Amino acid sequence: RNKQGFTVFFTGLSGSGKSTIANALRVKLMEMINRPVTLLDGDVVRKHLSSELGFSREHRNINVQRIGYVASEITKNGGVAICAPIAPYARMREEVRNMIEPLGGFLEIHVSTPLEECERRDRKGLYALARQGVIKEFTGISDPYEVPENPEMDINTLDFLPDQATQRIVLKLEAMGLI
Ligand code: GGZ
Repeated sequence: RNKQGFTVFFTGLSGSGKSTIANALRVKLMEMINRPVTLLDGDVVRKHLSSELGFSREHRNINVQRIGYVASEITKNGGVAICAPIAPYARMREEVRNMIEPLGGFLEIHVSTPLEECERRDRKGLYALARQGVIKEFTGISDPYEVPENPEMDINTLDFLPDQATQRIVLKLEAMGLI
């Protein structure tokens, strides 16, 4: 294997489509390249790696830092990590980038589906609960999301289907010489 490892780091609101695109990308990469691909999805990580954490700024940052650390180890060892947390704080996203960039490729992708659309879809019913105040500190409703200023890519799911989004990412990875 001669290519360096890399991390694709998705960030965006709950229900923006991060998991869907991350999964489609994982499937696509696994059929394209003969390298291990590890998906670190927000809710899966919270179950297995961050089960004691809540949604305060401090806890979200610890959660995102753990995801970044695992991704950095994978990247260092020549693997491919796909991360899909909300990661609402710019400073922590920057820390993750700084941790991984010296070790391999890093691609930050803002899944920028507007809040109104995420809330309209409300796939898990969480926005309704957040509006009712049943869920506190809900990103976009009662908690901040700091919009990425210089992501490598921006994907609004109003403009792209999952397969189209995946194709754009694959082209970008090829252009960056990572696959
Ligand atoms: C945001 C919440 C919250 C609050 C529970 N705010 O769409 P989901 O359901 O499946 O994914 C969301 C997930 C967010 O966890 P992350 O680890 O990605 O967040 S962070 O990066 O900020 O640590 C959502 C659900 O957990 N969820 N409560 N208050 N999302």
